[in-house]
Amino acid sequence: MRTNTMYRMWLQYQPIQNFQKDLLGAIAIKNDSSIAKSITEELSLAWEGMFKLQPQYTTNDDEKIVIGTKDKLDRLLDSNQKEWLHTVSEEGFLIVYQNHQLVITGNSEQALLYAVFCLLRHMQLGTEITQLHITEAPKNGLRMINQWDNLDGSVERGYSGQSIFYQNGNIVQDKTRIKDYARYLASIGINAISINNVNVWEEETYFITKKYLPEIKEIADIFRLYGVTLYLSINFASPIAIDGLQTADPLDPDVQAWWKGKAEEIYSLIPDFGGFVVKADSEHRPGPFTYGRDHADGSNMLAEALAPFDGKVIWRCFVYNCVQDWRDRSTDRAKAAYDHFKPLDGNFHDNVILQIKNGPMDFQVREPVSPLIGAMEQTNQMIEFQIAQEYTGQQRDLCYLIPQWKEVLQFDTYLKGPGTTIEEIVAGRIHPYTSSGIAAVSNIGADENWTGNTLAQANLYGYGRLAWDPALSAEAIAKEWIIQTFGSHELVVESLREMLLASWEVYENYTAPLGIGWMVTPNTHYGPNIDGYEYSRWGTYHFADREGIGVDRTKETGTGYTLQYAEPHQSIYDDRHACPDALLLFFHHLPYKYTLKSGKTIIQHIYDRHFLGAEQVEQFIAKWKSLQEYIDTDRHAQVMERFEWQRRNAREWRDQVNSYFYRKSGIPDQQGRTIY
Ligand code: GCV
Repeated sequence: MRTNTMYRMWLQYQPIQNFQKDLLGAIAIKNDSSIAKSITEELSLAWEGMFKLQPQYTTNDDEKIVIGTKDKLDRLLDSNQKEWLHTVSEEGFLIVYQNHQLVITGNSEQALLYAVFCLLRHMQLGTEITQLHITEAPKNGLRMINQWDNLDGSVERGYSGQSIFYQNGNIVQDKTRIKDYARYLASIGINAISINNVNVWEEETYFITKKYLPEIKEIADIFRLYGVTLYLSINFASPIAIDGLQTADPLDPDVQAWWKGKAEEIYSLIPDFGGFVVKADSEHRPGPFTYGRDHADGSNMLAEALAPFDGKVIWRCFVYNCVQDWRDRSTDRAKAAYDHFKPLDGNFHDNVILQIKNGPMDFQVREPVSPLIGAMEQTNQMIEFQIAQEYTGQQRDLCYLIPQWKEVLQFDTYLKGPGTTIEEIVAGRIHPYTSSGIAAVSNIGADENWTGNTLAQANLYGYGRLAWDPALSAEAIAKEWIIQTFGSHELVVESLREMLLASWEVYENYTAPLGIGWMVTPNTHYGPNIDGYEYSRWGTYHFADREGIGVDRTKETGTGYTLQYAEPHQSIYDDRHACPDALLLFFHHLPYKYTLKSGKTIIQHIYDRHFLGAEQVEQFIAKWKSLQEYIDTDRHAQVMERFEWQRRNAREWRDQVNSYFYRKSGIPDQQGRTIY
């Protein structure tokens, strides 16, 4: 185990004073499987760090700390506790201090693992152990991480160095880091991972062959120790690429037989393999369209192959025309996912789950919520977030994304009347989904601190915590993360909390305004380029001219995208006076002199926010500097370096955006500030 603070993320296990001494005796652990071994390993690590001692493990029910699945602790549990455990999922657990004993139990060994990490979190947070009475079960069934890692060691949209899974065309030999990653994921409740990029390139296509499966099995074995199920992204055209079949047509019997054989081969090595993640007919990846088939045909064929083994097909809905003519104003990328998938509702097998990005475009700093989520009542769905900050500062700029995700999860779709929130939909509580949940694109890499910017660890941490319990507030998550990561000095906690919570809005302030999105440097997606995508094929336009800016997506005069929402959203988004300011230019093309609800004109809002955003970054820097004496030198300097980047980025955005719109509109800033 590496000992430096950057590497240890939120599992620092710093020394704890004032801990109740009698709890530091032997620990009873009643289970003895491989997950139980992970539990004792973690406890030993934690005890070493926190108390400088190694616990003894026994199976004696009388120890001060007793850990065991409910069947092993029957004698210690009362009827209410048993009843409660009976009502929750396999992952539910209970931690209670009773009769001078800390009893940790759950419905499965995986639940025990979560319980122990929960206990360690509380210990790090300084909770009084004798006060503990915790009953928890995750709200979402699937809590998944998607790696976009490639075999050559690169990570698509990775901002934290190379892959921890692959190096120079090989799977890494030393898998210690993968094991540590599994620990971190389990500590925040993640229970599934896909380990390769959804863009499955030539060599990665062979992951499902004997060339790579034995090593992939080794990775699955590691994740299994931490209750994390392994998935692979696959190439839909694999039968052609791997075995020279003439077609990958999902209705072709040879193709179907090929996938069935593949499934058998995979499961013979990895009996609890999760299944396939599929990006098909999206951004030039092969799919069923080539054969005149639809997404249901394609995913069902794979689902049939996996069904005998309880495997799942996670089929992505990021499907749109990526060779659009910018002159064509009738095609609207925002409409694409809904148009493609909604008509297929009811056609998908039970072990297919549609994975839908949180917004209709692509992880912009501000987008409306995807209208496809919840719109299919008879098709399993899960939401996809991006922890990697592709469009939100790339782990150079600080951008704590939990408030954004909270906003999405709390969005009330009204699809079945009030209360039909995204949170309830993806938890499978609205429609009769048989599987559902949350997935997110990881932000980790081989950098010593895992996430490029040490402060970006908060997004990974927060993602897991939120997927487990969406009711947690962004603020509570921030606070937990700060204390575990940096300790509980009040100034540190307060300053960092303020910075994290402000950072999404700050990022929005100095980048693309009022929900319009994009305006980024093409390909890299870091830094401003206002017209970078304006005349491109990607369907991401702002339509700024000398009069105004924005995309008209209304039903009367625009693309009609608003029709994909239930009321009252349709009417709200259609009406420029009702539409929230933050999304105004996503839905409307408006003159620069149009007055927002804030009372400012659009142009003045652009100027003000851009000056403000850059100024707020200066305040972040000042705050961070003031924490120098309370944070170890390595982490302080590392984050400082990132802030310098952010400062340059914010200035560049400010000056380019302001100058662009000043030159387009000819309208001066009311405050006469410098615009170029
Ligand atoms: C993995 C965006 C990203 C791509 C990514 C794609 C996707 O377009 O820029 O890098 O590809 O989304 O989600 O499939």
